[in-house]
Amino acid sequence: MKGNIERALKSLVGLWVGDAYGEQFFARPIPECESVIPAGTWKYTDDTCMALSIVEELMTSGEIRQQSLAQRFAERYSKEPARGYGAGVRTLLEKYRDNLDCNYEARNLFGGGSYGNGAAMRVAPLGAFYCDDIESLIREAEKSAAVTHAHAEGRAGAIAIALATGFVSANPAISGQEMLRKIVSHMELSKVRQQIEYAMDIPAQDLERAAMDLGTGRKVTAQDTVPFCLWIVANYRESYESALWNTLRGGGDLDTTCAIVGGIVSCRHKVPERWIASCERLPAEIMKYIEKITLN
Ligand code: RVK
Ligand code: MG
Repeated sequence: MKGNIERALKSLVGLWVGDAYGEQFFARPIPECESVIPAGTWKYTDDTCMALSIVEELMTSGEIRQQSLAQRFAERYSKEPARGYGAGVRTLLEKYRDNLDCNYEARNLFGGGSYGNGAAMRVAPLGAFYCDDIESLIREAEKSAAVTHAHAEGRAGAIAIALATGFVSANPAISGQEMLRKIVSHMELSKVRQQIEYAMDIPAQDLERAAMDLGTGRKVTAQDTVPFCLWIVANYRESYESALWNTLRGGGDLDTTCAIVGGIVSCRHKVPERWIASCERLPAEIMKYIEKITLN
């Protein structure tokens, strides 16, 4: 296999824990510091479900076969439809249950494809998997996105997050500015790219301005989610906990912003055991790989 499954699983752990952590704060106030975490079990959402399907597809085929990925998405959705899926993607997944052509259906959603943040929220493990091969990374990220998010902005969001994860996974010491510069240099023109360029000029620690000017996913689109997440990764570098807690401070689409940031930052920092233990377990068949590869 060309890619690196161990790196993909490390990213998946960060995404899963980030998703479940972020989801907790729709119903409770944000704590005063990163060391205070919610009691009880943190349930994961659609972000993790869809990322699991991508990881399975990579483990099985070593690449993204789009119709097969569509089937995996649909199968998980059928078993657990109440994981908080986006409205548009739900209608697609109903069709994919009957194995309708994903490229055709995704292009016609919203009359030109979805630019929701859903392709970006699930792609980080793919970026880690292809961290040594940027050409494959971009091609496969775009293929994974197009299964549900055919709009150019939806695809651009996924490519940007996959690139970030690939760069951090290959070189955990990469500076924030260097990471942003490299992402932009591999992207075609889009609103997502334009906003990442804008993010490069927002000073570190000016979180309020970053949240305001870039957006934190309140519109649930790639354009208003991805640039802020990348700004966080670029500027909050001390630990996984600090990156995630500062993501919360931006407000917005918390499960998804935390899933995106978590999936990148876990390629650089360890995810605390206490945080992992707070999460609802993943399915046993994937947990056994995670325990073997990343937790020992
Ligand atoms: C609920 C107009 C468009 C559009 C277009 C808007 C879950 C729609 C996850 C749509 C994530 C929404 C999130 C989300 C992931 C997209 N024209 N409006 N061309 N394209 N939208 O349905 O997987 O939380 O309002 O494709 O991207 O945790 O409903 O789903 O936060 O963006 O949803 O896009 O959503 P979808 P998704
Ligand atoms: Mg979600």
